[in-house]
Amino acid sequence: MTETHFGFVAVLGAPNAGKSTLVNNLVGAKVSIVSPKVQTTRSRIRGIWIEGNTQIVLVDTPGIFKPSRRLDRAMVAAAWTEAGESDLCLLLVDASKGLEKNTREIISSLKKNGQHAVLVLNKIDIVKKEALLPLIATLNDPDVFSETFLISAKTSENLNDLKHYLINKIPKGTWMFPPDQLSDLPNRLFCAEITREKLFFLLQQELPYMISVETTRFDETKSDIRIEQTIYVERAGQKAIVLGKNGSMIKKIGESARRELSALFEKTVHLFLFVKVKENWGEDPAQYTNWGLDFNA
Ligand SMILES: Nc1nc2c(ncn2[C@@H]2O[C@H](COP(=O)(O)OP(=O)(O)OP(=O)(O)O)[C@@H](O)[C@H]2O)c(=O)[nH]1
Ligand SMILES: [Mg+2]
Repeated sequence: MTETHFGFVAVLGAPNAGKSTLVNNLVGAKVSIVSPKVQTTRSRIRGIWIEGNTQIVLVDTPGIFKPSRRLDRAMVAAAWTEAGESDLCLLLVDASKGLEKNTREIISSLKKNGQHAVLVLNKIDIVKKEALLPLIATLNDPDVFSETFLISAKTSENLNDLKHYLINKIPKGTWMFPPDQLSDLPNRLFCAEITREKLFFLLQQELPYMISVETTRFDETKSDIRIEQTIYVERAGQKAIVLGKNGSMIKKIGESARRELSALFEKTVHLFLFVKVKENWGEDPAQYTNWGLDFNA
């Protein structure tokens, strides 16, 4: 038997840094949803990456920012918990944004906690190379960072160097997951995430933040999957927007989610969406338990 290696790598960073994009790229499959808007990821999502005899659990985390609502606090707390419990921690920075306040605050918190991390500047495909050096100089605090990498999670530029570094850092250990498992998210939660991603793309401005999706039924046969989901909004006006004129918006959302789910599961998917007003769903403890978030964070 060859020796196996196993470990956890947490991916931290400000909202929109590209954490979920990086995790999906390394896993080689979509395990976490991605959108151009900030605060897309709401809970920690584990993607499982295998390279030779090494299994690495990549922990995608919600972006870290100054939280205000209860849900925000729970999201940020989840990210920090994962950072403390992993073998290695990556701090992903959107290099095209320069030194963001959120990033600066994450670095001071890491320092305060005595926590080391690997600095990863992302999105170098859209940044002028001359701009990178001064950014590294300002960000790189030797008390916190052991290494610096410049990558593009989207185009995979320079990704091999980071991959080799991570693989070599992972200690010996028994794999925790079977070799064909890609993520630890149960199907019901994953399907809810796919629909939530479509809401992020199709709805304007703040509305996606007022919405939560729950899969209430997931029935799979050899060739088909029947999925029922409830989209929770906070007010009747929001429900009207999600439904759209003559139901045109909900139809678009359902079409787009169904198409992707069919492709991902390689089966015919029948998706039924219901929209319900649930004032203060963000104050409902059950929503948090469902997603593994701490209601009292
Ligand atoms: N050009 C470019 N865009 C990128 C890269 N990585 C991510 N993006 C884009 O940046 C946006 C945010 O990506 P996400 O992966 O959702 O970012 P995140 O850090 O997970 O964001 P939150 O979950 O909101 O904290 C998306 O539009 C991505 O397509 C990259 O290397 N280059
Ligand atoms: Mg994300």
